[in-house]
This record gives sequence, C-alpha cells and structure tokens, in this order.
Amino acid sequence: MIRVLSSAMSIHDSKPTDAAVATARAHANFALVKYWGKRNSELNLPDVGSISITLDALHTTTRVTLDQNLQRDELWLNGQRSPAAELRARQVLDRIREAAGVSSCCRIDSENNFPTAAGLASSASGFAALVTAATAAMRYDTPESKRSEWARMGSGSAARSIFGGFSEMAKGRLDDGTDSVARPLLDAAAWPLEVVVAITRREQKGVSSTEGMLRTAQTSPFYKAWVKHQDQDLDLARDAIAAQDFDALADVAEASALSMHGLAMSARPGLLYFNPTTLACLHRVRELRAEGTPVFFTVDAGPQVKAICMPDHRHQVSTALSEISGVTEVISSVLGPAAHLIDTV
Ligand code: 2P0
Repeated sequence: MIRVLSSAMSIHDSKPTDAAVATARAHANFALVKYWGKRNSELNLPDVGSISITLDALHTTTRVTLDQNLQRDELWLNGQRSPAAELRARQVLDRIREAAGVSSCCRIDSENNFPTAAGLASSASGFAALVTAATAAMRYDTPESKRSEWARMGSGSAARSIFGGFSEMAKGRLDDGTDSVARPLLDAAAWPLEVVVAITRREQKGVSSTEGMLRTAQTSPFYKAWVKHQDQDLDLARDAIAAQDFDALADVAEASALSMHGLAMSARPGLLYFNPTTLACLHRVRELRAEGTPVFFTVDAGPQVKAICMPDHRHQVSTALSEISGVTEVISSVLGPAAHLIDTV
C-alpha cells in the first residue's frame, strides 16, 4: 500500500530523515521529435536530440528499500522478478551508490498502471521513478539534471520523464554523457494539450527499441541523413512549443514520426511496428484534421497510436478512434507532472 503524502512534493522538499525506504512516481513520455539511434549503447547516449511530452494517466510507482541483508539488487515489476530490467537497474544503482557513498543493495518494487513494453514507454517512467526513489532512499539530494543523466543510463527516454510537460533531450557531445540530459521546455499547465492513446494490441512488441535502433544504425542506407536532419526538426518543434503554435507542432511531429518509421522500415530486415489498425487510426486522425479538428498523431516502437489534440476536442477524437475496428481500448490523458517523491520512511 502506497501512502501518498503529496503528489506535488519534489524530491528537494523531502525532510532529512534516516530514510531507507522511498517511493516515487514518474510518468510515461513519448517524443514528438523522435529519438532513434545511439552513439553509445552502453551509456544510452543518443545520436539525435528529441522533444517529448509527459502523460499524466500513464505512470510507474516505485519503492526502493535499502536492505543490508540482500546480496544483490532485486527488481520486482508488477509483482514478478524482471531479470532483463534488473541488470540495467543494478548498473544505474551502482552509479548512485558510488556518488552517495552507500553500500547496501536495494529491493525495488515497481508497478506500472499500463501495459509493459507495448510502445507506451514503460522503461521511461520506470527508470525515472527508480532514480528518484533511490536517490531519496539514499538521502542523496541531487539536481534534476543529474537524475536525468542516471535515468538515461537505464533507458534513453527515461531522461525526459524526470520532467513534466514538454521537455527536450540533448544529444550531447561528451563521451562520459554528462551533457546528454533532458531539460524542461514548458510546463504542462502553460499549454494544456491532451492525448488520446488508441491501444491496438496489448501483447509485448517483437523488436525492442534498443535492438531496433541498433539494427537501423547498422543497416539502413538512410541513417546518416536522419541524424543530419534532426536538428532542423528540433528547431521547428522548439519554436512551435514556445509560440504555442498547434499547426506547426502538428506538422513537425507527424513528419518526425513518419520519418522514424520510414527509417526503421529501411533497416535490414525492416522493422514494421504498424499493424492494420495502426494505419486505420493514422488515416482517421488525418481526416479529422482535414475537417478542422486540431489533432495530430505520433507512433512509437509499437502499434499504439497517440493522438494529440486541443482539450475541447478530446471527446471527439476519443470517440472517433474507439469506433475503429481493432482498437481495443482508448486511454485519455492530460499532460503530466515531473517525477516526484510520494513517500519517504
Ligand atoms: C521516442 N522511442 O523518442 C522514441 C520513438 C521509441 C520510438 O524513446 O534503448 O526505450 O532504452 O534508450 O528509451 C524508446 O526508447 O530506448 C523511445 P533505449 P527507449 O519516444
């Protein structure tokens, strides 16, 4: 049972106690200007910057317990041991332990309120929540940029889930990755867009983002052009967000999503994340927009479609997508807050 003290409390608000247990929540994010490709797979250093939004409705809640009796870190995800994520979590915790001067191993209990690894960015919220809870449990007060850097080592997109609203991940130039971190661009309340997620399949995806990015960088003849072009899209999106220009953001976000998928399709063997229902949703969003509804789409490394719209049109978009054959569920969300501590004992 998680006791929520204050959903608005930041890690910096926590009172200095002899905390050995801390619980944090972080929200999923997805990029409007896409992250696809790495310059260093070990540290998850991206080959391109990215710009994302954080979702209120999709989150991971993680409790970290320092336990001197444990021989190694244990990760329990939705009540089950998760060996693949545990390995990455251990590497991230090693960095935090080193910085904090702590030797204890950790038990990590993590719960997602949405399907894991189906293109809804569970690793993003997962590692952002882990780093936020672990630093609090170790009573190690760190700036958000440092938490973003550690979260990135778990999963590239997790660096962005440290922040709420709109955020930008820097590609960075340094080999140690200290400048490959995210930063906030705009608060959720400043431009309250809404998101409708159309679930077209609940099973886990076939090729992970990590594997897909590697294959694409190694085999696509278009990879260099993708990397070279990215800064232009980042500039357009940054300007659109600063000006709250919906149409400009719609244009660049759809172009970035389709470019990323076109790039992924050009890998050998090609990566095909869309299913027929995904495509039907994309066409429906385009129709709605042609009819004057302020809505645009993006799709990540899975078959789910995210439709971003102005708040007054959320109901219309949600109804339109739920009527498409093959859409099994529709989740609506406002933009979400930064990763935050919800309990420290
Ligand atoms: C994004 N994705 O920018 C892109 C678009 C997926 C498609 O961020 O290997 O799961 O752990 O760094 O963080 C997913 O990337 O990949 C992602 P890793 P991650 O939203």
